[in-house]
Amino acid sequence: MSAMTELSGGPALPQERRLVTEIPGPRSRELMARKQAAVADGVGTVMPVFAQAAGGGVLVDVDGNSLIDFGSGIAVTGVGNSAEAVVRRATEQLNRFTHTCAMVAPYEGYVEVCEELARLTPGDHAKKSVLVNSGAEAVENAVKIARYHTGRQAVVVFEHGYHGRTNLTMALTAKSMPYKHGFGPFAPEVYRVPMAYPYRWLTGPEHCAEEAAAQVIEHITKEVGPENTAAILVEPLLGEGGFIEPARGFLPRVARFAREHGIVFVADEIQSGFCRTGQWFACEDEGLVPDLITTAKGIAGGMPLAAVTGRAEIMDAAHVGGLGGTYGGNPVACAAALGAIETMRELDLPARARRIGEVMKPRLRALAEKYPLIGEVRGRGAMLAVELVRPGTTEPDAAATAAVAAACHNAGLLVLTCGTYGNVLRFLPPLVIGEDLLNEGLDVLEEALAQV
Ligand code: PLZ
Repeated sequence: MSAMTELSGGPALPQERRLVTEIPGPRSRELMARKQAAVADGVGTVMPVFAQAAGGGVLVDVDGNSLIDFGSGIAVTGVGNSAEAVVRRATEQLNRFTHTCAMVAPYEGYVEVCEELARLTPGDHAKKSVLVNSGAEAVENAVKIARYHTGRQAVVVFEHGYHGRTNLTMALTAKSMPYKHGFGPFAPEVYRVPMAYPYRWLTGPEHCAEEAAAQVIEHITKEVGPENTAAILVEPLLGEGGFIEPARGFLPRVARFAREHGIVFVADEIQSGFCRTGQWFACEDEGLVPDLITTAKGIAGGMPLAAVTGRAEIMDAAHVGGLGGTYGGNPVACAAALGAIETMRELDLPARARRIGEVMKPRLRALAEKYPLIGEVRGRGAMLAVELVRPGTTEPDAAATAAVAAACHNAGLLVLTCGTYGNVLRFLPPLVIGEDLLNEGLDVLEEALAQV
């Protein structure tokens, strides 16, 4: 067992890849049949195995297969799937009370999480927060707050952006299938502008930041009107859209334009936040200080919690009673968040994420040398990806991407795909994964690439 599991305090699961049946095994197939009968077909499955236990860098299925986890439940379990401090604090809270409703009778945990968010997020201005249940709900609230504060309606979002599945956040999300297809009509006053996507910038990556920023500014100036624009909403390192790192210099230019026009600059750090990229928040990389920041996923070690944090004068704009929800900032989720944040500090998870990047990136680059199917290696820390293309072109190869992912799954490595063109393999290991497992996962990936 690796020392890392002991550090993370997760369940004492052997940190190993172990296949004892084919994937999926008989017990998973049985459960899948029940799922098909009882669960709506719209709820998809990345890997058809049912979970039994998870911790450190592995997920054990109901047939006893132990899989290497390169997904963290979509960037959630950075601290592990049952980090000691998360379990301890959430259990204590469960034994005290499960719920009072923060709007009815508040409790200390809610306030403490907001105090931590004020300390941890970029900028030393006065900050306040509101807690909600999901990433999409956080984004919805950021838009509500920005509109109220500015008295304006338009929201500017980007090509390849992803912000959720509720009605407003579907409108904010770029990709139609599977997120929006058939679910319209969508919320109005949403305007989409180009993203500085270096790999696919037509005049070349060296022109990307400047040209994309000029196009964004032109579009807002001419077609939306800065005086009508409440918010510019962007993921500082794009998630579902393909782990795109906006060309350096692009976001600072856009943020400056926002500041000059009184537009609220909102960083959606729901996927990139909480140590994932090797910093507490991805926007620190270019010294960005957003007016508002949305967080979720990694914040609470797997419990559902999300937040909007930002400049006190903006956060305070809405009238009393204007923000809330029955479960927002649930006490058990808050206790879990405090345990997760304690774990991130104690284990210095930003450093662990950087280390994961140092181990993985050179190996992914070596794979890119060997396999021309890999068009680009990108990402930071433990938020890494390869974009797959027809060799010698930049034409996306979604079929090969699905085939490589399937080969990984069959060999006991849980990987996820993403991207507007469905041609990106993304790697989001738990930040507490052991280095031997990390390397073994990369071996499996290499075999999968060789097969495809
Ligand atoms: N903003 C940047 O990454 C969630 C979505 C998976 P919720 N990403 C995973 C899926 O297919 O539904 C996400 C995100 C960014 C917002 C969200 C939305 O967060 O907690 O899923 O609502």
